[in-house]
Amino acid sequence: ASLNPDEVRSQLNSGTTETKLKLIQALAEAGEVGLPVLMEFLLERRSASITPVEGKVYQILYRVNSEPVQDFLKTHFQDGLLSVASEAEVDYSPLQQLLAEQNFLEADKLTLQKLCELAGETAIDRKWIYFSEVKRFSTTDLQTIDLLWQIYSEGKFGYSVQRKLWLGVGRNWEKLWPKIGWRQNGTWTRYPQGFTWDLTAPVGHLPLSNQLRGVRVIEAIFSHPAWSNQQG
Ligand code: UYC
Repeated sequence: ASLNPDEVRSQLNSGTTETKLKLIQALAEAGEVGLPVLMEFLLERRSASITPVEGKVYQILYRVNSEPVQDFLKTHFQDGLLSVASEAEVDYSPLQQLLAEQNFLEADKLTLQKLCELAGETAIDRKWIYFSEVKRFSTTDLQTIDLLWQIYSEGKFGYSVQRKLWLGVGRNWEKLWPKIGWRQNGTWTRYPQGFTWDLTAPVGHLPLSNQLRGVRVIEAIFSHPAWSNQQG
């Protein structure tokens, strides 16, 4: 990728997601010179719909140890990149924070906790959810959680990403597990050390759903109306 600013700008506005992600990575590696282009890009995308492209730019800027860049983020994105909608009055900003930092292990734990908050007091105390509680989850809230995982993972992670893979293997769990790295050579991947907590993980690897009580919770999540307008 060329780092001529005008060319970069035009590619950032027209290329495929993959081209854009590569270009953004190149800009990040170019150091100081790439930063103004990334900030300008993010500012222009402020009222647009947020995708993994904006998520990656945000994550790069977030990591830059420079006062002007941090001031820029504070001024324009005080509450993070996405305004995290909830009908259930659950606060997703700590989840956004962890995902922006690519702290995927803690983000995964917090996601399970947020599902308990969605299910209510008894699930919060129990620390896990019943499959029957999932039906009542707000569509907005599930979509917020999913969008957060997607935008901060270059589109790799999230329930809707996992669901598409599941539909792609004819809803066959035994075919899904090895695809997303939850089972390898007939053995369950060990939690937490066996899992891959960064973007080298297979597509759909995160977030995790503990299968100790069976597939009914993950099946209920995949069957929720939140994804019903999405193609398999
Ligand atoms: N764990 O093996 N898991 C836990 C997964 C299983 C087990 C948590 C995923 C298989 C025990 C998460 C897989 C299994 C504990 C996950 C996996 C098993 C535990 C923490 C691959 C044994 C309790 C959150 C399918 C054969 C350990 C939570 C403890 C925890 C996720 C064992 C996120 C995706 C069937 C004994 N496992 N889990 O829900 O210290 O507890 O409490 O899925």
